[in-house]
Amino acid sequence: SLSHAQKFEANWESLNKRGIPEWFNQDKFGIFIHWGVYAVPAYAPVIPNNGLSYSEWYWNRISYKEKSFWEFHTQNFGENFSYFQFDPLFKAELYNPTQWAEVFKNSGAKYVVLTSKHHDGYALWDSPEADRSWERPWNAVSGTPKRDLLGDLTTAVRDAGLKMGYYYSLYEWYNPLWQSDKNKYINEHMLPQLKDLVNKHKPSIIFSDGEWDLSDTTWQSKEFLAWLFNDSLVAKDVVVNDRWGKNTRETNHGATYTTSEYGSGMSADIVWEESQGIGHSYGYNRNENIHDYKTSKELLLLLIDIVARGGNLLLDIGPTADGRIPVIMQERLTEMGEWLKVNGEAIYGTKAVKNPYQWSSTNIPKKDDKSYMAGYNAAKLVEPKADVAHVELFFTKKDKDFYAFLPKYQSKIVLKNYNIKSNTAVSILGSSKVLKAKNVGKNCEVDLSGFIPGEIPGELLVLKFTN
Ligand code: FUL
Repeated sequence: SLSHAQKFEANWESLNKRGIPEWFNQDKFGIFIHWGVYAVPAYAPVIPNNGLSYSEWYWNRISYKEKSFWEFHTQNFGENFSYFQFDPLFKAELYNPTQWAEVFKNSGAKYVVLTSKHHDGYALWDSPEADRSWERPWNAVSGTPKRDLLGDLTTAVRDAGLKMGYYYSLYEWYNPLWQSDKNKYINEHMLPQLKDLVNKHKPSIIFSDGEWDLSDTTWQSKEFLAWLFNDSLVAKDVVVNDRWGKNTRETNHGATYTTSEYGSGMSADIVWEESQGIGHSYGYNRNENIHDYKTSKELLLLLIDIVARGGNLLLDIGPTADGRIPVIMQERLTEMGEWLKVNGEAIYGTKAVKNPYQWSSTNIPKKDDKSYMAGYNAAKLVEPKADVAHVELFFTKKDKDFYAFLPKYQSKIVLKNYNIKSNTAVSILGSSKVLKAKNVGKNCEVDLSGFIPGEIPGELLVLKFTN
């Protein structure tokens, strides 16, 4: 929990005493946006669970002539075409931040995290440091869009009642200062730029990244965070992730939340957030097709699986260079929102239920729970990747109420080693019908038979046990 009275010092012991503002744990679902000049080529090979699938790494990949990127680049643009030449094509001419915010709101997400600046150094807001240090227009206001893409989205998102945060890459692959003098880069470019972002746009989240080459001491991360938590305009409410130096990931619980990326997330004991795209890339990848995208049901199962283990999902979308959210992505988000309108009470503000395998249902083949839940009680990555489609039931709780998610309709479920009380009512969210439930020995059996078509609200049912 958050301590307001305290002043924090620039060391982790002190910083960790701050805790993480409670809203982050309650909100559960955010939208990540990777948008920048890389949306022009919008290309990567499609290789599931492999960083080569990230289209936002295009500049880096062509710099060392990575085979698939280099072939694509030379065939379509020629070998002398530089990344800077994509800039005039990043126009955002159809950009409508109000429409974006409406899509986010309707998805049921509670917060948004936009790339303020990715590893290519291009800033989406009016950043004087970007232009100065690149010696060319290298932000969205001085550059081609001639518009504060970040500021305009921030306003629209907040007007829609959602929280706004920013991804910020500490390092920049080819920034001349970064390449010649790391400390000069940090002091004259990075730190003033990040503070400018905080002062101008007051983020609710800072998703730091690109930290891995240097330690938190060299980045001056602890000093920055002490300033952020003590003296900045967002000192009370801001939430930060764990990427502040090569030594900081998955540690420092208290001040920072743990990030997993195209992974399975973490255990329930720490604050964590998994991020991934609908397909295999964060930035828009035109090379992906329908089967590379998760269905809405798969995305909801991903969210449920994560929330049932106490985490948040930051689901990424990649807008196009002309400023649109691809319609298929809009559809996915909208369908998630329709389900959340009915079932959101089992997601928002809930807590993980420990040891869920004391319960199991009938009819669906059993998942090997050892591999799935390995590390459940430790602050470790859950490996291997959970195959959520085959898990029988997921659980969350809120106060005295308890929720069970059914990935697949079953006529009867058995909760092992769980007895309802005489006054417990069992229902399906979205339906007024009270279900028949009874204790049979140590177990509880719930009867889901006898529904007529249209009576239950669809796939992915949620049972509510009201105590
Ligand atoms: C990574 C970056 O390198 C990826 O491009 C992406 O931004 C992801 C969220 O973080 O470390």
